[in-house]
Amino acid sequence: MNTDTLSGQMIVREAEPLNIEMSFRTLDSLITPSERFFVRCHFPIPEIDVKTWRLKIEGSVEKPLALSYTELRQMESRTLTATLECAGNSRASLTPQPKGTSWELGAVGNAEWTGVPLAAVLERAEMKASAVHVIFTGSDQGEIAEPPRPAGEIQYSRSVPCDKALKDVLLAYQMNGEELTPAHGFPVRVIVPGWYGMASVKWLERIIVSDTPFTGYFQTIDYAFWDRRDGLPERVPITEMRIKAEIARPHIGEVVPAATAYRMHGAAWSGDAHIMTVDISDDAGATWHAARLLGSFMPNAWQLWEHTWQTPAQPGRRTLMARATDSCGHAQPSQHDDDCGSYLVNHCLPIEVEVR
Ligand SMILES: Nc1nc2c(c(=O)[nH]1)N[C@H]1C(S)=C(S)[C@@H](COP(=O)(O)O)O[C@H]1N2
Ligand SMILES: [Mo]
Repeated sequence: MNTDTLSGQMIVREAEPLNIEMSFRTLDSLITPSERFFVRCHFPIPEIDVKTWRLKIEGSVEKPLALSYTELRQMESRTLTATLECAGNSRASLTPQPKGTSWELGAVGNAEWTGVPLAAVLERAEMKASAVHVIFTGSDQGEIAEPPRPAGEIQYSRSVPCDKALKDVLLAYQMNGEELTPAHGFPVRVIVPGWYGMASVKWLERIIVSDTPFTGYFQTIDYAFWDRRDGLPERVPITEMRIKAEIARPHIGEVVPAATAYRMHGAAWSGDAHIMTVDISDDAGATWHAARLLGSFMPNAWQLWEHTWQTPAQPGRRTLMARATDSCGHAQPSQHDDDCGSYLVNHCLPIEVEVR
Protein backbone atom coordinates (compact mmCIF):
# COMPACT_ATOMS: atom_id res chain seq x y z
CA MET A 1 0.00 0.00 0.00
CA ASN A 2 1.38 3.37 -1.01
CA THR A 3 0.82 5.56 2.03
CA ASP A 4 2.14 8.69 0.26
CA THR A 5 -0.86 8.92 -2.02
CA LEU A 6 -3.13 8.22 0.91
CA SER A 7 -1.91 10.97 3.20
CA GLY A 8 -4.84 12.50 4.99
CA GLN A 9 -7.20 9.77 3.85
CA MET A 10 -6.09 6.87 6.03
CA ILE A 11 -5.09 6.65 9.68
CA VAL A 12 -2.61 3.95 10.65
CA ARG A 13 -3.58 2.49 14.03
CA GLU A 14 -0.95 -0.25 13.96
CA ALA A 15 1.67 -1.15 11.35
CA GLU A 16 2.24 -4.79 12.36
CA PRO A 17 -0.19 -6.42 12.25
CA LEU A 18 -1.68 -3.91 9.84
CA ASN A 19 -4.65 -1.93 11.18
CA ILE A 20 -5.72 1.19 9.31
CA GLU A 21 -8.92 3.12 9.08
CA MET A 22 -10.34 5.58 6.63
CA SER A 23 -10.45 9.18 7.73
CA PHE A 24 -14.25 9.26 7.70
CA ARG A 25 -14.34 12.99 6.98
CA THR A 26 -13.11 12.15 3.45
CA LEU A 27 -16.25 10.11 2.66
CA ASP A 28 -17.28 11.15 -0.86
CA SER A 29 -18.78 8.11 -2.59
CA LEU A 30 -21.23 5.27 -2.15
CA ILE A 31 -18.51 2.73 -2.98
CA THR A 32 -15.38 2.99 -0.88
CA PRO A 33 -12.32 2.74 -3.15
CA SER A 34 -10.29 -0.35 -2.13
CA GLU A 35 -7.22 1.69 -1.15
CA ARG A 36 -9.40 3.68 1.27
CA PHE A 37 -11.17 0.66 2.75
CA PHE A 38 -10.11 0.00 6.36
CA VAL A 39 -7.86 -2.97 7.12
CA ARG A 40 -8.28 -5.03 10.26
CA CYS A 41 -5.72 -7.79 10.90
CA HIS A 42 -5.11 -9.83 14.03
CA PHE A 43 -1.99 -11.51 12.71
CA PRO A 44 0.59 -10.81 10.01
CA ILE A 45 -0.77 -10.93 6.44
CA PRO A 46 0.04 -14.40 5.07
CA GLU A 47 1.84 -14.81 1.76
CA ILE A 48 -0.16 -17.12 -0.45
CA ASP A 49 0.90 -18.78 -3.68
CA VAL A 50 -2.26 -18.98 -5.71
CA LYS A 51 -0.86 -21.86 -7.81
CA THR A 52 -0.66 -24.21 -4.85
CA TRP A 53 -3.54 -22.69 -2.86
CA ARG A 54 -6.49 -25.02 -2.31
CA LEU A 55 -9.81 -24.32 -0.67
CA LYS A 56 -10.68 -27.37 1.41
CA ILE A 57 -14.30 -28.18 2.18
CA GLU A 58 -14.62 -30.91 4.80
CA GLY A 59 -16.52 -32.11 7.87
CA SER A 60 -20.18 -32.96 7.53
CA VAL A 61 -20.20 -33.34 3.75
CA GLU A 62 -20.59 -36.39 1.49
CA LYS A 63 -17.85 -35.25 -0.89
CA PRO A 64 -14.94 -33.38 0.68
CA LEU A 65 -13.39 -31.01 -1.86
CA ALA A 66 -10.10 -29.23 -2.46
CA LEU A 67 -10.79 -26.52 -5.03
CA SER A 68 -8.01 -24.76 -6.87
CA TYR A 69 -8.22 -21.04 -7.59
CA THR A 70 -8.91 -21.80 -11.27
CA GLU A 71 -11.71 -24.21 -10.37
CA LEU A 72 -13.32 -21.65 -8.09
CA ARG A 73 -13.04 -18.94 -10.77
CA GLN A 74 -14.78 -21.25 -13.24
CA MET A 75 -17.87 -21.51 -11.07
CA GLU A 76 -20.77 -19.16 -11.63
CA SER A 77 -20.11 -15.82 -9.95
CA ARG A 78 -22.22 -13.20 -8.26
CA THR A 79 -21.54 -9.58 -7.42
CA LEU A 80 -23.03 -7.83 -4.42
CA THR A 81 -22.49 -4.56 -2.63
CA ALA A 82 -21.98 -4.90 1.10
CA THR A 83 -20.97 -2.66 3.96
CA LEU A 84 -18.46 -4.11 6.42
CA GLU A 85 -18.07 -2.48 9.78
CA CYS A 86 -15.55 -3.66 12.33
CA ALA A 87 -17.36 -4.55 15.55
CA GLY A 88 -14.91 -2.27 17.40
CA ASN A 89 -15.51 0.77 15.17
CA SER A 90 -16.01 4.03 17.15
CA ARG A 91 -14.42 2.52 20.26
CA ALA A 92 -12.48 5.81 20.55
CA SER A 93 -15.69 7.56 21.58
CA LEU A 94 -16.07 5.49 24.76
CA THR A 95 -14.96 6.84 28.15
CA PRO A 96 -12.88 5.68 29.88
CA GLN A 97 -10.93 4.57 26.83
CA PRO A 98 -11.08 0.75 26.75
CA LYS A 99 -8.30 -1.59 25.61
CA GLY A 100 -8.21 -2.50 21.94
CA THR A 101 -7.57 -0.60 18.73
CA SER A 102 -8.85 2.93 19.13
CA TRP A 103 -10.98 3.15 15.99
CA GLU A 104 -12.73 6.45 15.37
CA LEU A 105 -15.39 6.48 12.62
CA GLY A 106 -13.50 4.90 9.74
CA ALA A 107 -13.39 1.14 10.45
CA VAL A 108 -16.29 0.80 8.04
CA GLY A 109 -16.55 0.72 4.25
CA ASN A 110 -18.88 -0.24 1.46
CA ALA A 111 -17.54 -2.26 -1.48
CA GLU A 112 -18.63 -4.36 -4.40
CA TRP A 113 -17.67 -8.00 -3.93
CA THR A 114 -17.53 -10.67 -6.63
CA GLY A 115 -17.20 -14.38 -6.03
CA VAL A 116 -18.94 -17.71 -5.73
CA PRO A 117 -21.98 -18.16 -3.50
CA LEU A 118 -21.04 -20.41 -0.57
CA ALA A 119 -24.30 -22.29 -1.23
CA ALA A 120 -22.97 -23.50 -4.61
CA VAL A 121 -19.79 -24.88 -3.02
CA LEU A 122 -21.74 -26.55 -0.21
CA GLU A 123 -24.06 -28.08 -2.78
CA ARG A 124 -21.10 -29.46 -4.72
CA ALA A 125 -19.69 -30.96 -1.51
CA GLU A 126 -23.12 -32.32 -0.61
CA MET A 127 -23.55 -30.91 2.86
CA LYS A 128 -25.22 -33.40 5.21
CA ALA A 129 -28.64 -32.75 6.74
CA SER A 130 -27.09 -32.96 10.22
CA ALA A 131 -25.00 -29.80 9.64
CA VAL A 132 -25.68 -26.75 11.80
CA HIS A 133 -22.68 -24.44 11.39
CA VAL A 134 -20.14 -23.67 8.69
CA ILE A 135 -16.69 -22.74 10.02
CA PHE A 136 -14.17 -20.70 8.02
CA THR A 137 -10.46 -20.65 8.76
CA GLY A 138 -7.94 -18.17 7.43
CA SER A 139 -4.30 -18.90 6.62
CA ASP A 140 -3.10 -16.26 9.05
CA GLN A 141 -2.05 -17.27 12.52
CA GLY A 142 -0.43 -16.01 15.67
CA GLU A 143 -0.48 -15.99 19.44
CA ILE A 144 -3.17 -14.29 21.47
CA ALA A 145 -1.62 -11.84 23.93
CA GLU A 146 -4.28 -11.55 26.64
CA PRO A 147 -5.66 -14.40 28.71
CA PRO A 148 -7.88 -16.33 28.58
CA ARG A 149 -6.16 -17.71 25.51
CA PRO A 150 -5.35 -21.01 23.93
CA ALA A 151 -1.70 -22.11 24.00
CA GLY A 152 0.57 -21.34 21.06
CA GLU A 153 -0.43 -20.03 17.67
CA ILE A 154 -3.98 -20.22 16.43
CA GLN A 155 -5.54 -19.54 13.06
CA TYR A 156 -8.22 -16.91 12.63
CA SER A 157 -11.60 -18.66 12.39
CA ARG A 158 -15.28 -17.88 12.62
CA SER A 159 -18.57 -19.55 11.76
CA VAL A 160 -22.09 -18.88 10.50
CA PRO A 161 -25.20 -21.01 11.04
CA CYS A 162 -26.26 -23.06 7.99
CA ASP A 163 -29.30 -20.94 7.13
CA LYS A 164 -27.08 -17.86 6.79
CA ALA A 165 -24.43 -19.89 4.93
CA LEU A 166 -26.99 -20.92 2.32
CA LYS A 167 -28.72 -17.54 2.12
CA ASP A 168 -26.18 -14.96 0.91
CA VAL A 169 -22.61 -15.71 2.02
CA LEU A 170 -20.09 -15.12 -0.77
CA LEU A 171 -16.60 -16.54 -1.33
CA ALA A 172 -15.20 -13.37 -2.84
CA TYR A 173 -12.11 -13.09 -5.04
CA GLN A 174 -12.73 -9.55 -6.27
CA MET A 175 -13.28 -6.25 -4.53
CA ASN A 176 -14.53 -3.31 -6.60
CA GLY A 177 -13.86 -5.20 -9.84
CA GLU A 178 -10.23 -6.10 -9.11
CA GLU A 179 -8.44 -9.03 -7.50
CA LEU A 180 -8.41 -8.80 -3.71
CA THR A 181 -5.30 -7.12 -2.34
CA PRO A 182 -3.20 -9.09 0.19
CA ALA A 183 -4.51 -6.88 3.03
CA HIS A 184 -8.13 -7.59 2.12
CA GLY A 185 -7.69 -11.37 1.92
CA PHE A 186 -6.11 -12.43 -1.39
CA PRO A 187 -6.85 -14.85 -2.99
CA VAL A 188 -10.29 -15.53 -1.48
CA ARG A 189 -12.22 -14.18 1.49
CA VAL A 190 -15.65 -14.72 2.93
CA ILE A 191 -18.25 -11.95 2.76
CA VAL A 192 -21.08 -12.32 5.27
CA PRO A 193 -23.54 -9.58 4.22
CA GLY A 194 -25.18 -7.65 7.03
CA TRP A 195 -22.81 -8.92 9.71
CA TYR A 196 -19.95 -7.15 11.43
CA GLY A 197 -16.62 -7.58 9.67
CA MET A 198 -15.20 -10.29 11.96
CA ALA A 199 -17.35 -12.93 10.20
CA SER A 200 -15.89 -12.15 6.78
CA VAL A 201 -12.80 -14.36 7.11
CA LYS A 202 -9.87 -13.32 4.90
CA TRP A 203 -7.27 -15.63 3.28
CA LEU A 204 -9.82 -18.42 3.36
CA GLU A 205 -8.20 -21.85 3.43
CA ARG A 206 -10.66 -24.29 4.95
CA ILE A 207 -14.42 -24.61 5.27
CA ILE A 208 -15.48 -27.08 7.94
CA VAL A 209 -19.13 -28.10 8.04
CA SER A 210 -20.02 -28.91 11.64
CA ASP A 211 -22.87 -30.74 13.37
CA THR A 212 -22.49 -28.53 16.44
CA PRO A 213 -22.22 -24.73 16.83
CA PHE A 214 -18.64 -23.46 16.80
CA THR A 215 -17.27 -22.02 20.06
CA GLY A 216 -13.80 -20.91 18.95
CA TYR A 217 -11.74 -18.06 20.38
CA PHE A 218 -12.99 -15.35 18.00
CA GLN A 219 -16.54 -16.57 18.49
CA THR A 220 -16.89 -16.76 22.26
CA ILE A 221 -14.00 -14.94 23.96
CA ASP A 222 -13.31 -12.23 21.43
CA TYR A 223 -16.13 -10.81 19.23
CA ALA A 224 -18.80 -11.88 21.70
CA PHE A 225 -20.95 -9.89 24.12
CA TRP A 226 -23.32 -10.39 27.05
CA ASP A 227 -26.89 -10.78 25.97
CA ARG A 228 -29.59 -10.95 28.65
CA ARG A 229 -32.27 -13.62 28.67
CA ASP A 230 -34.62 -13.62 31.67
CA GLY A 231 -32.24 -11.13 33.23
CA LEU A 232 -29.28 -13.52 33.00
CA PRO A 233 -26.27 -12.48 30.92
CA GLU A 234 -25.23 -15.10 28.36
CA ARG A 235 -22.12 -14.96 26.20
CA VAL A 236 -23.18 -14.82 22.53
CA PRO A 237 -21.20 -14.28 19.35
CA ILE A 238 -21.47 -10.91 17.62
CA THR A 239 -23.36 -11.29 14.35
CA GLU A 240 -25.57 -8.68 12.56
CA MET A 241 -24.54 -5.06 12.35
CA ARG A 242 -26.61 -2.79 14.53
CA ILE A 243 -28.21 0.33 13.18
CA LYS A 244 -25.88 3.31 13.04
CA ALA A 245 -25.50 6.70 11.39
CA GLU A 246 -22.16 8.44 11.19
CA ILE A 247 -21.45 12.06 10.36
CA ALA A 248 -18.59 12.60 7.91
CA ARG A 249 -18.78 16.40 7.85
CA PRO A 250 -18.50 18.39 9.90
CA HIS A 251 -15.84 16.41 11.73
CA ILE A 252 -14.96 16.62 15.40
CA GLY A 253 -13.37 19.99 16.14
CA GLU A 254 -14.25 21.51 12.77
CA VAL A 255 -14.66 25.27 12.74
CA VAL A 256 -17.94 26.10 11.02
CA PRO A 257 -18.94 29.63 9.94
CA ALA A 258 -21.87 31.19 11.87
CA ALA A 259 -25.19 31.93 10.16
CA THR A 260 -24.57 29.96 6.97
CA ALA A 261 -26.07 26.97 5.18
CA TYR A 262 -23.63 24.09 5.80
CA ARG A 263 -23.94 20.73 4.00
CA MET A 264 -23.76 18.04 6.66
CA HIS A 265 -23.42 14.53 5.28
CA GLY A 266 -22.60 10.96 6.20
CA ALA A 267 -23.72 7.35 5.94
CA ALA A 268 -26.13 5.07 7.80
CA TRP A 269 -26.53 1.28 7.79
CA SER A 270 -28.27 -1.56 9.60
CA GLY A 271 -27.57 -5.30 9.19
CA ASP A 272 -30.42 -6.78 7.21
CA ALA A 273 -32.90 -3.90 7.30
CA HIS A 274 -32.99 -0.72 5.30
CA ILE A 275 -32.63 2.77 6.64
CA MET A 276 -35.94 4.60 6.95
CA THR A 277 -34.89 7.90 8.50
CA VAL A 278 -31.82 9.82 9.60
CA ASP A 279 -32.39 12.76 11.93
CA ILE A 280 -29.90 15.41 12.89
CA SER A 281 -29.53 17.36 16.12
CA ASP A 282 -27.36 20.44 16.64
CA ASP A 283 -28.13 20.72 20.35
CA ALA A 284 -26.81 17.41 21.73
CA GLY A 285 -30.06 15.54 21.09
CA ALA A 286 -32.63 18.02 22.47
CA THR A 287 -34.27 18.65 19.07
CA TRP A 288 -34.09 16.69 15.78
CA HIS A 289 -34.51 17.51 12.08
CA ALA A 290 -34.95 15.09 9.20
CA ALA A 291 -31.96 14.57 6.88
CA ARG A 292 -32.36 13.58 3.21
CA LEU A 293 -31.50 10.03 2.16
CA LEU A 294 -29.46 9.96 -1.05
CA GLY A 295 -29.88 7.40 -3.80
CA SER A 296 -32.03 4.32 -3.55
CA PHE A 297 -31.98 1.52 -1.04
CA MET A 298 -29.53 -1.32 -1.75
CA PRO A 299 -29.68 -4.41 0.47
CA ASN A 300 -26.65 -4.71 2.76
CA ALA A 301 -25.13 -1.44 1.59
CA TRP A 302 -24.96 1.77 3.55
CA GLN A 303 -27.17 4.69 2.70
CA LEU A 304 -25.63 8.09 2.19
CA TRP A 305 -27.51 11.10 3.59
CA GLU A 306 -27.20 14.89 3.72
CA HIS A 307 -28.71 17.75 5.61
CA THR A 308 -28.53 21.48 5.13
CA TRP A 309 -27.63 22.86 8.52
CA GLN A 310 -28.49 26.49 9.15
CA THR A 311 -25.64 27.22 11.50
CA PRO A 312 -26.48 29.42 14.49
CA ALA A 313 -25.70 33.13 14.40
CA GLN A 314 -24.28 32.84 17.89
CA PRO A 315 -20.63 31.70 18.04
CA GLY A 316 -19.74 28.88 20.41
CA ARG A 317 -19.51 25.11 20.72
CA ARG A 318 -22.25 22.89 19.34
CA THR A 319 -22.75 19.15 19.69
CA LEU A 320 -24.07 17.50 16.53
CA MET A 321 -25.63 14.04 16.42
CA ALA A 322 -27.21 11.79 13.82
CA ARG A 323 -29.83 9.17 14.64
CA ALA A 324 -31.16 6.52 12.26
CA THR A 325 -34.20 4.23 12.25
CA ASP A 326 -34.72 1.18 10.04
CA SER A 327 -37.46 -0.90 8.43
CA CYS A 328 -37.42 -3.42 11.31
CA GLY A 329 -38.22 -0.71 13.86
CA HIS A 330 -34.70 -0.38 15.24
CA ALA A 331 -33.46 3.01 16.38
CA GLN A 332 -30.06 4.02 17.67
CA PRO A 333 -29.77 4.15 21.46
CA SER A 334 -28.63 7.32 23.17
CA GLN A 335 -26.07 5.49 25.33
CA HIS A 336 -23.61 2.67 24.75
CA ASP A 337 -24.67 -0.72 26.11
CA ASP A 338 -21.94 -1.81 28.55
CA ASP A 339 -22.93 -5.48 28.12
CA CYS A 340 -21.28 -5.16 24.71
CA GLY A 341 -17.89 -4.22 26.18
CA SER A 342 -16.09 -2.06 23.63
CA TYR A 343 -17.97 -3.56 20.68
CA LEU A 344 -21.22 -2.62 18.93
CA VAL A 345 -20.74 1.08 19.56
CA ASN A 346 -23.87 2.38 17.82
CA HIS A 347 -25.30 5.03 20.11
CA CYS A 348 -25.75 8.58 18.78
CA LEU A 349 -22.16 9.75 18.62
CA PRO A 350 -21.56 13.38 19.63
CA ILE A 351 -19.59 15.49 17.16
CA GLU A 352 -18.50 18.70 18.83
CA VAL A 353 -17.80 21.59 16.47
CA GLU A 354 -17.02 25.26 16.88
CA VAL A 355 -19.28 27.84 15.31
CA ARG A 356 -17.28 31.01 14.64
N1 LIG B 1 -8.25 -14.41 8.41
C1 LIG B 1 -8.68 -13.26 8.97
N2 LIG B 1 -9.88 -12.79 8.60
C2 LIG B 1 -10.34 -11.64 9.13
C3 LIG B 1 -9.62 -10.94 10.13
C4 LIG B 1 -8.36 -11.47 10.51
O1 LIG B 1 -7.64 -10.91 11.34
N3 LIG B 1 -7.92 -12.64 9.91
N4 LIG B 1 -10.15 -9.82 10.69
C5 LIG B 1 -11.63 -9.74 10.66
C6 LIG B 1 -12.15 -8.46 11.10
S1 LIG B 1 -12.19 -8.24 12.77
C7 LIG B 1 -12.68 -7.55 10.23
S2 LIG B 1 -13.43 -6.15 10.80
C8 LIG B 1 -12.61 -7.74 8.76
C9 LIG B 1 -11.96 -6.55 8.10
O2 LIG B 1 -11.83 -6.74 6.73
P1 LIG B 1 -10.88 -5.76 5.90
O3 LIG B 1 -9.51 -5.80 6.53
O4 LIG B 1 -10.88 -6.22 4.50
O5 LIG B 1 -11.49 -4.39 6.04
O6 LIG B 1 -11.89 -8.91 8.43
C10 LIG B 1 -12.16 -10.02 9.25
N5 LIG B 1 -11.54 -11.19 8.70
MO1 LIG C 1 -13.34 -6.29 13.23
